Amino acid sequence: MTMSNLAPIPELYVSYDSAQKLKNEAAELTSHDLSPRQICDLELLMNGGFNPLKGFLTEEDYDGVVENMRLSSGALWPMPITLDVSEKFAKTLELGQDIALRDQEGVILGTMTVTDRWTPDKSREAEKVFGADDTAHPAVNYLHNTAGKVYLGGPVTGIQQPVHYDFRGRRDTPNELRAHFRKLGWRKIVAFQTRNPLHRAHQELTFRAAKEAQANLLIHPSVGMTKPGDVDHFTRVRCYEAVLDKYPASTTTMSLLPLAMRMGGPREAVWHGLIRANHGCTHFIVGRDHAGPGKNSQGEDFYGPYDAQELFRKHQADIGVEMVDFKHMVWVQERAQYEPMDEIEDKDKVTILNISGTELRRRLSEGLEIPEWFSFPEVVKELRRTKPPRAKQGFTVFFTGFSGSGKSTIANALMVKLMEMGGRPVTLLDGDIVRKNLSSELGFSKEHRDLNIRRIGYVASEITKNGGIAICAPIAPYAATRRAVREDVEAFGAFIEVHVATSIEECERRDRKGLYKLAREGKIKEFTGISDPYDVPQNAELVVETENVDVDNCAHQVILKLESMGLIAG
Ligand code: PPS
Repeated sequence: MTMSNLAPIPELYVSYDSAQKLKNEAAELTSHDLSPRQICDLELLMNGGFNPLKGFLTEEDYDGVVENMRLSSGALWPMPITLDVSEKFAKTLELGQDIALRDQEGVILGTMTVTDRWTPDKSREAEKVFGADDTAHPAVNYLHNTAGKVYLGGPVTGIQQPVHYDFRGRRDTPNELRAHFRKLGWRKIVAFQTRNPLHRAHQELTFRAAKEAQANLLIHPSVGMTKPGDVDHFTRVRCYEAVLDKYPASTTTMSLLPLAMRMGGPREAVWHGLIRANHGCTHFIVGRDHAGPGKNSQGEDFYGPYDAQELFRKHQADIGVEMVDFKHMVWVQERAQYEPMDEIEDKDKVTILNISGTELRRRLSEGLEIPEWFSFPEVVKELRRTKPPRAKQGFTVFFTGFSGSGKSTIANALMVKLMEMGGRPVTLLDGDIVRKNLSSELGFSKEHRDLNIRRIGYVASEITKNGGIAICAPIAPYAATRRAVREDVEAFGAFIEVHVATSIEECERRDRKGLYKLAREGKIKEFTGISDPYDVPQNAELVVETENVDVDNCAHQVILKLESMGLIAG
């Protein structure tokens, strides 16, 4: 038997003494501030997780990787690991120059000699690597909307690992894991990649995979960046720790992988395999729809359910780990056990149970029962702690409409009704209140209005995150800004946009503050609806008419909407 999976692999770090020296010298260099994704990539480049890469891809390597998953050396590598930067920054550099790579607090993690600089064809990259130039794919969206226009390539010299303050004892470099396996005498190790909490089916499946391969098991979750909307890694790791106790003693271990996933399906599976080989594993579990990105903009799956297994099988020898294919495990009620779906011979005579991810999320958000056959009570408890039912989560009601449309009045009535119900703190961020307390220096230019609304959105998202109710009532005339606020809030809870649709004629007729008159006379400039634009909401959760409807009724319509969304108990 070869021991190669346990021998140390090359890292890009210099010695401790050289690092101290290099760090001082690097302080003089032009710096690039790494994005969160680049920090993840750099960590795995430096610690050997991305071996044989010695730095961010050069143009030649990039072309090979994009076109046929090969580096110019001929080695298999399916995923472009590129240093994307802005055009402006790229222009300031000379080829051959060293740059310092800094984390978000300014700590220098390494340096790179810039040997290559080019403007990639991102649509080609999307088509070839991810299978479609469709921004419904999170990595394609990232490529077009987050990544810089220019790529830099060149060898990296490692100075220090990115600092992590969480779960430090659970984080291992490839060489640390190899040493750990050596110490325990583990020869065969099957790795399980995951970005989701583990439930009983996963536990059963991983245990069977290990038995089948006569190997020990490594639970190896990605805790870098995963799919937007996933359960955060803090919660997941607490769940994994609970599940670890369910395996027979000393067969299984867990380590956290700082990988920024791309959700690239088949190519991603091959990449995951190479990374696990670097971490000393001999086997790798590939399931149905491995690293799947969900639906494309036509509502169809990006990849076939077994495309990843197929591509992996084809390249298995090059990857250097053996695939254990994931069986779809289901609960057979009569036998009270999990069985692989395709091995059940009496399918028509037994009751087969399964809960999908979507169904699980629904049950959690509505506080419904999650049966013990599906998950471990410790895991469910942890998930419920992080995601209480919707009626206990924070949310934001965002009124928008012309000056004098009745936003503030309805918002006030709504606040009182919610306070009468009790349970959650309610904060009113009315246009006038905000302009007094948060935005007193701002005027009414587009730039200032946007800044004002983004501030409201930031405060509302913090309130929502902390389980409160935020009621906002600014004019918020620009659709793009309202959408940005929606995204900020929806990271933590529901966002209910309410268009107070009083017509401009009616607002002007009421003219409660006398402002319309002044606007008509030109004494107030840039007045919304008179001399400044208002984008009528196209996708508001609720539209309220105020002509011929009293305030109490308008506020009640909002309450009914909140009830129908499960945000307040009926
Ligand atoms: S925005 O566009 O959302 O930032 O506006 P907002 O913070 O809600 O402030 C609107 C209130 O400011 C008064 N006001 C004006 N509104 C619109 N355009 C101009 N030029 C303007 N100048 C002053 C007006 O009283 C608005 O109050 P509401 O409560 O909406 O009637």
